[in-house]
Amino acid sequence: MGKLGDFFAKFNLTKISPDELTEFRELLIDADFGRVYADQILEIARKTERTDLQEQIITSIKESLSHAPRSLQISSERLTTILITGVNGTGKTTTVAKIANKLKLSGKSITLAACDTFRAAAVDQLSTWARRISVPIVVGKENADPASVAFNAVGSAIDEKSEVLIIDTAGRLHNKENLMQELGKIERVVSKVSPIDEKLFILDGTTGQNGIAQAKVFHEAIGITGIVVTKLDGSASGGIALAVERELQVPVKLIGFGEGLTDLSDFDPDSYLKNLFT
Ligand SMILES: Nc1nc2c(ncn2[C@@H]2O[C@H](COP(=O)(O)OP(=O)(O)OP(=O)(O)O)[C@@H](O)[C@H]2O)c(=O)[nH]1
Ligand SMILES: [Mg+2]
Repeated sequence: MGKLGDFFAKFNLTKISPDELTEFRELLIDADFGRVYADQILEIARKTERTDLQEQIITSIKESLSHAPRSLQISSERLTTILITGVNGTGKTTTVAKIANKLKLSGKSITLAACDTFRAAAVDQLSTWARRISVPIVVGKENADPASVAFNAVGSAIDEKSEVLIIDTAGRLHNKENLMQELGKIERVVSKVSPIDEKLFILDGTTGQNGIAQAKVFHEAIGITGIVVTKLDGSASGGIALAVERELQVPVKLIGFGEGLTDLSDFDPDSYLKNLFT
């Protein structure tokens, strides 16, 4: 993440040269801002005195972000339900465990729902996490209707007086329409009993601009309320979190940076931008 910072550090003249602009554009694209966003940022660089450049760019990126609340919306009066979505392998199940662990440590009682019934191993994976965190989990048989598992889970969460229900879902089905229909059905069945407070899209930070296209598909189909960007410890370039938020105008709420339970943190644009640009 240091390359953009190094770029600014070497300035000593007052006017940024065309060569430097080209270099800056390449760095932004390497950092996964995407071409359109990179060009918008470049426009600011063209117009601004070097001494103010870093600050101006950071300010303009912040202005382009979502204004919706960044914290998970947790009700203090009734069951809160969090639906976890995304394509396969992005880190959904791991993120379910991380969020459950975080909320449990903050004193909340949690129930997990293993609604990825597409693969037997998916249920085992979440069950293992549930045991490690010591939280109850509702599972169904392999190939059971995910919506029926979700329905049982919301009933169980209410009976057990859980405060938060986190629903894991499949990322891969026979086709996209199938997946969206299934998510829609889970949502309908659960909402009849208790509202869904968060629909989080899990974005693998290493998938680049393609991840943004996936996020758009999910947002159009089910209206996501927040984004979690995972794998920021790997080859991910940090611009992706800012680019997806700008594109969808849906807040990045959390970031994942490892396979462990505690490798999750709130997304704070100020410190994130500072890291990226200095
Ligand atoms: N380095 C790193 N690895 C992660 C992170 N989050 C998840 N992983 C790993 O990515 C792989 C896939 O994670 P899962 O949580 O199983 O992903 P999923 O979206 O549930 O996958 P499917 O259920 O197959 O769709 C696992 O090996 C995780 O340990 C992260 O933030 N950083
Ligand atoms: Mg999974």
